[in-house]
Amino acid sequence: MRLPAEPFRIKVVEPLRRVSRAERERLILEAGLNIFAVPADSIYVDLLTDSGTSAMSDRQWAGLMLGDESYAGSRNFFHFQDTIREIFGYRHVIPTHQGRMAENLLFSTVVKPGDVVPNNIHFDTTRANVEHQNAEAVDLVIDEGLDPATLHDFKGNLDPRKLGALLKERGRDKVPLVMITVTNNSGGGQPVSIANVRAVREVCDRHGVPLFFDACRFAENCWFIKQREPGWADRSIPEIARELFSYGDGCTMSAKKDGLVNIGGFLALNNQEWAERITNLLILVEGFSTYGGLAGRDLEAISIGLREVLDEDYLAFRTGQVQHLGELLEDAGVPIVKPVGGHAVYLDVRRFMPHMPQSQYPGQALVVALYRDYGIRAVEVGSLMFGHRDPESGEMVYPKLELVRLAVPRRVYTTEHMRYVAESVIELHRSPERIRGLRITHEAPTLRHYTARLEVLDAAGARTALQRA
Ligand code: P61
Repeated sequence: MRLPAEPFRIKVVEPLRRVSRAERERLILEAGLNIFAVPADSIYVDLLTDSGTSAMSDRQWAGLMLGDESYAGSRNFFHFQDTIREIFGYRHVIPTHQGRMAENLLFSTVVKPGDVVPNNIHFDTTRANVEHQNAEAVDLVIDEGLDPATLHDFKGNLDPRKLGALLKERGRDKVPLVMITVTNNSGGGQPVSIANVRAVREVCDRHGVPLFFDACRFAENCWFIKQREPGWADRSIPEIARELFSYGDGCTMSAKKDGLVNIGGFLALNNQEWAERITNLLILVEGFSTYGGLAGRDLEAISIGLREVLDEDYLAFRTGQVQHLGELLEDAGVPIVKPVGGHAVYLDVRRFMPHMPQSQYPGQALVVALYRDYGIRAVEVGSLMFGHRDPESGEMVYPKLELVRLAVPRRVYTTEHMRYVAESVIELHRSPERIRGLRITHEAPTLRHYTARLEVLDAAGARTALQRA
């Protein structure tokens, strides 16, 4: 596939500072080998996340000037509400400052202790918010979705048979809702098909359970449907989105992804009683119902971004750029999750570094090396993010997938930046044995990857090992 050229030109530039390797080595050691704790301006290409890192368009910046900062009834809220109703089709629209607040409001309203929430794969904040209600978050992605090497057009699909079995076993009363994440971030940014959503909906209907979407990357998901699912090639992205969301009862969304903004989110749903209870809670913890923790100008930028993201030239470039990075790596024999997802390339760490067990946090070790040697920031999605102690046996449980994610911000980096990243990863892949295992010296009880501190396993050799590499 030839990468389509950027469907935009650059009007404002943000200089990048080049920092020496010695300086980065000092900074990452000071950060306790945690990439979240290094100063961002010491990074050359920042692929930590595609969340909140998009470049806004000239129209979005102009939209900020049209912010109506009235406490209640801001006109920007009505633009926001109209846009979301039009694209997603849900009646009640509740703004939040970002996605996890939408999750928190929804789960604290409808999930009880002892409940079960199924999802294809819960993202970490979603899982944490379910567990915060003393409920269980269960991942039911199809088996192919857990094998990094299997090719499948819709590896994000939720397995309807697994869902049926779970609903039968636990009973409707214990399952307040089913969720589907589009695209499936924790499984590699893989899409979900319309056919699968229909099948899941049928199972939900049989048991009388509502279906919600985690809609963070819905436009990228719809683009893959258009490219890959029979019968959808000639339909527009808005038509596909309407069809997709018509099978659900609502969605949570972090607008920091496919909303093309730096902050914002929302919850949209049809159930009036739930919407009222959630709005009451919103007013208690976020803000009034027409701003929900955002300024009027933010709501305007989201309304514009949600329409821009549906543009097919944009989506072809966006997914093409990510695909291009994946192809450069794959052509050089670097093991990646296939097919390449919508927003990120995921390195398959088990095959990248077969010498290192999960107990030594190989993904995090690779992240540290990428920053120290090349000034690239990636994020671990593996044993540091998801590893935990089994409450009964006390044994450590590690996730099936050990990945490092190279998430590409939207409209921010050029294809030359992608080439630099590919060349760096390829160089590192030539001698993975120089990367040393790690151990945790400090961790928080939840979402530990944000604040954990680590050291190189062989404490005596730690500094020398880092310096030698
Ligand atoms: C990301 F390292 N994602 O992928 P909020 N659902 C889904 C997400 O991808 C998601 C949220 C809900 C991020 C940001 C991030 O430990 C981390 O607006 C499918 O961030 O609250 C966010 O949306 C939550 C990165 C979040 C992390 C937590 O990079």
